[in-house]
Amino acid sequence: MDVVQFSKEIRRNTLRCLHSQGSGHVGGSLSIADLLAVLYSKHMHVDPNDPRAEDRDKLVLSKGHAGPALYATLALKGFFPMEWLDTLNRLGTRLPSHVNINLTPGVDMTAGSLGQGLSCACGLALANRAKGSDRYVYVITGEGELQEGQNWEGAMFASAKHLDHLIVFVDSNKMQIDGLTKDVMDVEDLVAKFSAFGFETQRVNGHDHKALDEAIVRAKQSREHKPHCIVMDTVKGKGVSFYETMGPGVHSTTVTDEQYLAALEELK
Ligand SMILES: Cc1ncc(C[n+]2csc(CCOP(=O)(O)OP(=O)(O)O)c2C)c(N)n1
Repeated sequence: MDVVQFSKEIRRNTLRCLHSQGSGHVGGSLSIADLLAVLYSKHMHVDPNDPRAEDRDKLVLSKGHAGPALYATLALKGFFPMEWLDTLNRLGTRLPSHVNINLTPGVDMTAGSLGQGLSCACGLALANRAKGSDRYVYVITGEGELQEGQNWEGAMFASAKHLDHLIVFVDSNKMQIDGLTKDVMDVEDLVAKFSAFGFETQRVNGHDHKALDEAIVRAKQSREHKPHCIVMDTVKGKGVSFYETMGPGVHSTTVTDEQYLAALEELK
């Protein structure tokens, strides 16, 4: 499956997962579908048959509420049966709404309480170095999440320890839970901020597969011995017209039978 088709399948199955509950974190799940498609088709060194393999790349989904997008991706890659997608947040499920390393094959870190993923990823990247592994640790944060101070402690640490196999993606969809990020508490200029903290920083269209791929390749080819940040300009609810135009309410919203069918039609 090519990356364009893969990203569509991720969106379709993200909505399948959310539809099983009737509602959930639609906006911030759809905004990272293109990144997940690029990562899992071209970059993540992982084995669905051995999800805990010692010698693997790791992804910390720090914005853990976007679990459904990661579940769709992992199911499509064969980490677990597609039918699991219909059990989101049910009693006894392996797919809680927020990601949990102990429940889901392919999930590398528990998250949901925002602001902690980057620090965890620093530990994973430092451990890789101690073991002599040159595998990568990827982190996905929301831009609203960067209001949490712990991120900047993590950023300071990553740079001080020259964690050059750490790549942080910021999903800058410009909205958080209850409004536009610039109105709640502006976090820009993110390129200037991460650069000032000692990261090699790029800014790309987070829905452009080629641009994302090239940014990751550039980060991996760098010999600066700095951690990397790729700020992605994205659209909350991307891929489905009525979610893209819903405004901040798309953060957590319904996926009714009618909405699901209309979305699948758009994502053909
Ligand atoms: C520590 C903490 N505070 C509050 C929340 C509730 N919460 C869940 S998602 C969210 C908004 C996050 O915004 P952003 O990082 O921009 O995520 P995105 O728009 O990409 O979904 C908030 C405040 C939380 N999960 N954790």
